[in-house]
Parts: sequence; structure tokens; C-alpha cells
Amino acid sequence: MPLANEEMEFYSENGYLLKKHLIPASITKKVAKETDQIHERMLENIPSGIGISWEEYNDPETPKRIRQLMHSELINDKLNQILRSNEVLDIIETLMGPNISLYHSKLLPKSAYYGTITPWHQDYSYWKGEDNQPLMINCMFFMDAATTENGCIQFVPGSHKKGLLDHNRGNHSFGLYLPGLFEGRDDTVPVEVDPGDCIFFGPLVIHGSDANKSPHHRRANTFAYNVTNNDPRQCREVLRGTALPDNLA
Ligand SMILES: O=C(O)CCC(=O)C(=O)O
Repeated sequence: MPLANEEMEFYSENGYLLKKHLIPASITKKVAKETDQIHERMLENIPSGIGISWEEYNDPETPKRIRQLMHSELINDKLNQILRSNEVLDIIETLMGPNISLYHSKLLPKSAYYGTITPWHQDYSYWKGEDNQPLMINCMFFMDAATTENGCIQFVPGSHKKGLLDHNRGNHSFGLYLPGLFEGRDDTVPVEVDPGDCIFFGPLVIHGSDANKSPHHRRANTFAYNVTNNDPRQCREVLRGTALPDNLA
């Protein structure tokens, strides 16, 4: 059983769950090393299939830093390996059921000194489609230690139970956010982690993270999974189970 009963209860009560040291240190170190020059590499050439949103600053002297890199499995073999590993998929299967598809894999570098806030939001505000349900689950894998100093993720425990709230819309990356953007709230819990830790969270739990003004990167990658057929247009690959996406059935 990949999750104990208390862990299942914690996830269902709070909307997220931390699994310590899920990914072996040797693999975590390799991903971190391969990610060291990611900004410079992407400035030279963005490979086909990769989508990047850059950090935005008023000062033109500020170095270009990636805020979000979509489809990171295409440029990093180790991330591609982790997203389909039994360590991760056994937990996803326990939380989501047997028919698992890859929704996306996204690198979130939150660079030392330059990483900006992630406003409070629910992922389903981005993912809601005409006929899908909030069944998706994220596994957020950390390459670096994350603390309140370098912008660890913060959750509003239990907020998934209130359903999808109205989000504001801005003209920037992370353009859907709750009123107040990243104003201080008194109901949030910061989750500090070590490299190799993973946090699983559902699409309705409110979360966000502070800017990284520290000298330490806070690099993470989210692997988002969906129940196959919950949103066939977004399905990148069936990873487990017998169900075929509607467009292939
Ligand atoms: O990088 C973070 O701290 C949060 C990322 C996030 O909320 C997201 O990608 O939905």
C-alpha cells in the first residue's frame, strides 16, 4: 500500500500530502545538475514543443529568467523517467484510480534573487473545460530545498472542499488568481521540503508561493495527471490502465 490510511485521511481533509524523499538523491541531483543552465540554454534555442513564460521585470538590466517551462519531459530524460516511475504512479493510482494519463509536466525554476510570486489560485481555474471534472492531481517534485525564505509552496488546508471560486484574470503568466493576488492570509500553511520530496495536491486546493529574494534557487517540477478520458483533448499520453482516450478509442 503506497499510502497509509492516515496519509489518505490527511489528503482528503487538507487537499495536499507531502511525501518525504520519494525520489532517490542520485536522480534528484542529476535533474538539478541538468537544470543548472536552463535559462541560458532556452535563451539560445527553445526546442519544438516547449512553451516558456519568462519572469517579467521593469528593469531591462535584470537577467532573463524562466518562470514556467511547459512540457519539461521533452528536454530532461530524468524528469521523463520520474513522471512514469512506480514511486509516483503508485501514489497517483491510490488517489485517482487506475486509468492515469499525463496532463502535463512543468518546470518552475523560481530562481535565486529573481523568482517572483505565484498568486493564490486553484489549478482547476486553468483546467476547467466544457465537460471535464476536477479529478486531476499534481505531483510537485523538488530539486532544491524549499523554505519560507526561497518561496516554498503554501496551501490553504481544506479549501478544496469549497469548490471552484471566482478568479480574477490578468494579462500575464499565472493570469488567473484569487482576489488579493498574494496578499497575506492567516489560513495558509507553508510546506518546507528537502530535495527529492514530492507534494501531491488536487486541483481545487488554494495554493501560492512567495518571491525568491534569497541566494538559493527553489527549483521544482509539477507533473499533472488526469483520469484518462476526463479531458481527452489535453491527454498527452496514457500511462496506466486500460481506458483509451476517446480520440483513439
Ligand atoms: O511554483 C510554485 O510555487 C507554485 C506553482 C503553481 O502553483 C502551479 O504551477 O500551479
